[in-house]
Amino acid sequence: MSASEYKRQAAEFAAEMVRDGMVVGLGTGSTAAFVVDALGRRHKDEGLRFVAIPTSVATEQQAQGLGIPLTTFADHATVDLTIDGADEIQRGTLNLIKGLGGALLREKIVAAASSRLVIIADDSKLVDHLGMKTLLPVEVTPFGWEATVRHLEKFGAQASPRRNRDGAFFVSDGGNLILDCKFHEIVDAAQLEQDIRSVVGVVESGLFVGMATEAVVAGSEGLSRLAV
Ligand code: ABF
Repeated sequence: MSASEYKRQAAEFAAEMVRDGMVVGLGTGSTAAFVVDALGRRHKDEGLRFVAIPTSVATEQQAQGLGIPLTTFADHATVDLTIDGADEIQRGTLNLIKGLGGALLREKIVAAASSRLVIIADDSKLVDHLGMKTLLPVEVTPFGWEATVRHLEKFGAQASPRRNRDGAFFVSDGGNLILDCKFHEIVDAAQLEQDIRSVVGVVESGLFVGMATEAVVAGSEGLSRLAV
């Protein structure tokens, strides 16, 4: 089975966790898109009643197209359940790297307001140490990004601004730049998150420490539910 099929399996399993009356956070990326599809179907076919807060413009458009009722933090202080993807999931801790899709700020705002954050993925996303396979995205203000890079270098990062295919800077939904940071090894994710946040010009990092409550991971050995 392909990675895409594993993503779909994990997503459809997690979509069944949504119950009538919930406020649901909708993640971003190809795995989360399967959840949005499944919830659109449940809304239409089963009459499942819920309202959703999307974590990106892309997800918002997908949800709108499926007739999923949307809401905002103006009307809800907390989200009952958020289902989102990740780029890396650390075994044991469920600490995460997120944001290669460029939506890390909105994803983190929604995650921080959520009672439950369920991460869905194919098993290629599981790692022993964060940073083993992917770069760490850090969202920064466009003004002075070169200075922000120099500060981040003090914490061992090799950082470069993400660019689109045409060479222009990638701009996030929040109007910021993304620095993709290579770290030799992320040993203490909590400390690194604090260090990165202490840098002026940093809006948010893609390290999600202690936020995920559960992960649903699908692979050749079947579907696993991982808890912290
Ligand atoms: C979002 O989508 C991001 O945080 C993460 O970068 C990405 C995962 O992508 P995919 O589900 O397409 O593998 O959840």
